[in-house]
Amino acid sequence: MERTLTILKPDCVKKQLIGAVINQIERAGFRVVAMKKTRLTKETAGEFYAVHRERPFYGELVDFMSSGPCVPMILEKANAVADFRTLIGATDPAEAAEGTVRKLYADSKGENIIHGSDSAENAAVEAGFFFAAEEVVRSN
Ligand code: IDP
Ligand code: MG
Repeated sequence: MERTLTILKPDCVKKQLIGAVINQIERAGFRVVAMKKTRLTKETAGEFYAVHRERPFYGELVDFMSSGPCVPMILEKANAVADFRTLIGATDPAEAAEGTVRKLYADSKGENIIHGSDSAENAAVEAGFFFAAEEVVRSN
């Protein structure tokens, strides 16, 4: 079993797609082991995406991620990190494969509905960013 961290981004919540996307995630075999609705501040969004600090889109990304509520989740599945990246599709929805979450729902490379960790190591760090140990409960 492996874990990954996802965030249903503010555009996903605004478009009332929380249920549709979680349905797609569960149907792909992922189990939700932690979930909450929260809102990042500019400071916490900036910290979460600190690795992108020098990129030209960083300011836009921080503004977007703090623009409204989001839904972070920890997901569990064999090969969770790579399988989840496949499920959500390429960063830019225009390049995402048919049937992927971003291809189905995202408007742009910036507002692209959903986050997925890029490694098991980063997933653990990102999970700790949102969840305390007692909020993480193995499914079955
Ligand atoms: P990922 O979310 O597919 O892992 P990253 O390259 O890690 O993509 O970028 C993090 C987030 O930053 C993206 O999901 C997207 O919201 C935003 N982003 C990335 N590249 C661009 C860009 O060229 N313009 C605007 N926003 C971008
Ligand atoms: Mg990334």
